Amino acid sequence: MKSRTRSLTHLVLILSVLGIFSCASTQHRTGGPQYDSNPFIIHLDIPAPEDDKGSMIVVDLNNDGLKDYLVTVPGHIAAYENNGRKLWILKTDIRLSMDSEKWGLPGQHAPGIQAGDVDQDGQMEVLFLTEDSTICCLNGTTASVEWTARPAIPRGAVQWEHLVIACFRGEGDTDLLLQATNKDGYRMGRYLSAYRISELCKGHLKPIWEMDDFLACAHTAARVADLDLDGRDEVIGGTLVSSAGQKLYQFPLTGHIDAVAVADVRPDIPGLEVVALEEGNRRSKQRDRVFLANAGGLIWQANHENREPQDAAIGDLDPARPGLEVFCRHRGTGLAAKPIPKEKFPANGYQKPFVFDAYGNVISDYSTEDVTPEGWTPMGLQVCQTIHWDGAAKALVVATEREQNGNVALIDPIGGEFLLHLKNEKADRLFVVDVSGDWREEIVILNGNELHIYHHEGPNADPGRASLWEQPHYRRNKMTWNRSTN
Ligand SMILES: [Ca+2]
Ligand SMILES: [Ca+2]
Ligand SMILES: [Ca+2]
Ligand SMILES: [Ca+2]
Repeated sequence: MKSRTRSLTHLVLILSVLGIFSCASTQHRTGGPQYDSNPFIIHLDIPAPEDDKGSMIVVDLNNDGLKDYLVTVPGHIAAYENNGRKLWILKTDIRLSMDSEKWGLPGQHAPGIQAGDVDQDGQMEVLFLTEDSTICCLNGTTASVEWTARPAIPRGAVQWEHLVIACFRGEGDTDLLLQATNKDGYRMGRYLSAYRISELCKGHLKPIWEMDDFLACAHTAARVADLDLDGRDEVIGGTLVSSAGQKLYQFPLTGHIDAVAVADVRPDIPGLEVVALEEGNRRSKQRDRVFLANAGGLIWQANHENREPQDAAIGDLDPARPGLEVFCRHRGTGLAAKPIPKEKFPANGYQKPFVFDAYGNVISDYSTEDVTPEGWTPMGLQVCQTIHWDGAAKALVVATEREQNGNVALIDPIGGEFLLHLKNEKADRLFVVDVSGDWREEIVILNGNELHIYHHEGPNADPGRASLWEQPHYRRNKMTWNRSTN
């Protein structure tokens, strides 16, 4: 009887998350337009991904006020309008990669593409690198080539592997950061060069600044954000670098960083904070830590039983607590009662995720085996991304099944409860982004060569709230993401 009551409570919760118990349907929606179908499906005229190369970003390419889709797979870039109409497809040897420690950047599931109004003429440009280190700048609406440039490659690198549009001089999206890994051994993105785009496009290839000892994340490319809110972007990785190329802070690692994120974790501290997740040296007591830092240095560091956190999802996961919380997707090592046979899953077993509050205290801890529904892999979760789903203050998490192109679920990260299980999905890529611009985010799945876009059907719990796109770091975060960083 008890379990029947629990099941009923679960059903009500799931239906209300889906908006099915809501009497207010479309009429009460405010903010941007939502799709009529759910999911909205876009058939892409490009091959399905066959490995971990490429993914997508969402940006208004054609200036109609609606977000469009830019999808990358090896050999192809596809641009589709918000309504699903093909804008253009370009066949090109765009630089994409898999595990960056072996193959170089931009890494697994990284889009490898940027879009912005880099010449400040009111029209969007699309920028990417080709395999021969050429920067290509396209007209966002037509894909016609506006210019190309091929800056010198650092001596220790094979090629330029990653690019990020940045604002280093306080003049909007008019600067560009390039990154490359060392060519020998364990590859990390130690080489950075910053350029003025107005010079690059004229063939003037001298950087504004450059660096050959950036401490990069192990599997993730550099990203940028204006941490200290002075109108200029800092570079984010294991080293935090100023807009002028000066080192501000470096995390005291015993191993490497698996994931990094930027958010206003501590509203009581001016500016934005950086969360970094360490995979530490097994022989050190200082390992598998979560760090919180800003442009001024370390704010806190903490570990939870030296359990290795591999992905983080940062958000207001518990609105009753001050600031933002940090959900850590645990690597998993067979700590649970039912260890996975080693031959089946060599490195990772059952996961025990945990959540830190904004001050570094553990506020939640559970096993995925206690929360995953029938049919979900015992490997647990992966590609965990924060989502503002229904407009309520509380942020949730979306994740895929671990180590497979499988199902997708919406989860309460505090207790791990599965609120929505998309059982028919085989997600090659999972991306959370506010397509409709009403501060509620959509779940965007690349399944083969189809995009499946899921939205919350109920009313927006806070329709007056500003769109997430009004936060400059949201735009930056959503353009430079990969499998472990969102
Ligand atoms: Ca558009
Ligand atoms: Ca432009
Ligand atoms: Ca700044
Ligand atoms: Ca802050």
